[in-house]
Amino acid sequence: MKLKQSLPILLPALIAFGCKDNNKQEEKDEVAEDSLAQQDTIRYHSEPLITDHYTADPSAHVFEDKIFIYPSHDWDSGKPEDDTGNHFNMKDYHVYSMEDPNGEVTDHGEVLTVEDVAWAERQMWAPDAAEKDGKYYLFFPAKDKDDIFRIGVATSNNPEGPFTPEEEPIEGSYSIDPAVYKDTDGEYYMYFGGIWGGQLQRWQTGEFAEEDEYPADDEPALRPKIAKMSDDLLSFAEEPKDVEILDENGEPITTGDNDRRFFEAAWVHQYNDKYYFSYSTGDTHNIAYAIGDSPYGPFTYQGVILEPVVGWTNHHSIVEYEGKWYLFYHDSSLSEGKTYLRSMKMMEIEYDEDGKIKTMQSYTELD
Ligand code: FUB
Repeated sequence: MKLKQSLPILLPALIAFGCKDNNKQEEKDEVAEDSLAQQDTIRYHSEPLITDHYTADPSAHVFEDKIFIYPSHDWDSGKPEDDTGNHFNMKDYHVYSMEDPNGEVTDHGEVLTVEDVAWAERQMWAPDAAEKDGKYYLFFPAKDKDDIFRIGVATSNNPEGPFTPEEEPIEGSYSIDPAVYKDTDGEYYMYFGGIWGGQLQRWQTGEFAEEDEYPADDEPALRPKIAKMSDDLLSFAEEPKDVEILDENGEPITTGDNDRRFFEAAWVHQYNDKYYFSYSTGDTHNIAYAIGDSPYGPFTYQGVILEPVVGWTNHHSIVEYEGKWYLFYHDSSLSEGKTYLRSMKMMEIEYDEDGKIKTMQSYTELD
């Protein structure tokens, strides 16, 4: 059921997802106070796609001529907010579909739970799905028994599930936010990774480090990863490689470039024979994008697709349906700002004649 929201509603504070140190938390508290002080009403540009559950990180695909959405399933587990994102304590997935972009949203129910997955302990974060030869694959990150994020896969004969998980996570997988892209030649690639709570910073040596480590501010930022998938889509066909994001001078984006460096939420789509790599900038809350000529990159930074939403995280997917392009994203409007209780939404994307994506805002401030 779609929400018919009465507008305007109060703008909630931006609430921190996680912070590495007290200074960062103080900065975020200031942002929250400022946002409350400066804006007390806003108009949202789209409504939650469903209102009877909280949903986030929507990965949208067209399967069987319908739009299928594979989101995270937010709930209030009572876990206090902390630096590692423990409050995002999701325990299952639902699948949704729409016959057309303005149509009703069908909830296909619970399709996989953490109890179903032998290796997983908690925190079922942003998933993605793929289809190959009539079989459907749900890729999902979760923490294992050692509190290390791994990426699992579960299969079904139907896009709406339910999905049967593999016994073990994908060998050699780590961190979060898998996004599986099917290239025009029929090869499949998984992009993944996320810093801070997503643990990518722990894997710089190839082994899981006990402490967080980041490159210096003037050094290249931590890169998201890509791995070609095996024919059965159940394993990596190669060692994960770095995805390079370059600035306008062909130099890697640096750690200190918080407005543009990769944080989490990788997604790839193709438009006019170019590969568009889009991602969240995390603590600067944008969905940004970069363009390249190969699924492996390098990708050159282009700009912002979606400016900060209400809530701390920003996570999206992009899909073409009947000649139009749509951005699926989430915000915390329905929960009035609770960062771990988000709602998936969608908006149409526009490209200019050079293939640049018009920057979008998810809300307008009212006087
Ligand atoms: O939903 C949990 C995490 O929050 C996702 O994996 C991140 O991308 C962020 O949206």
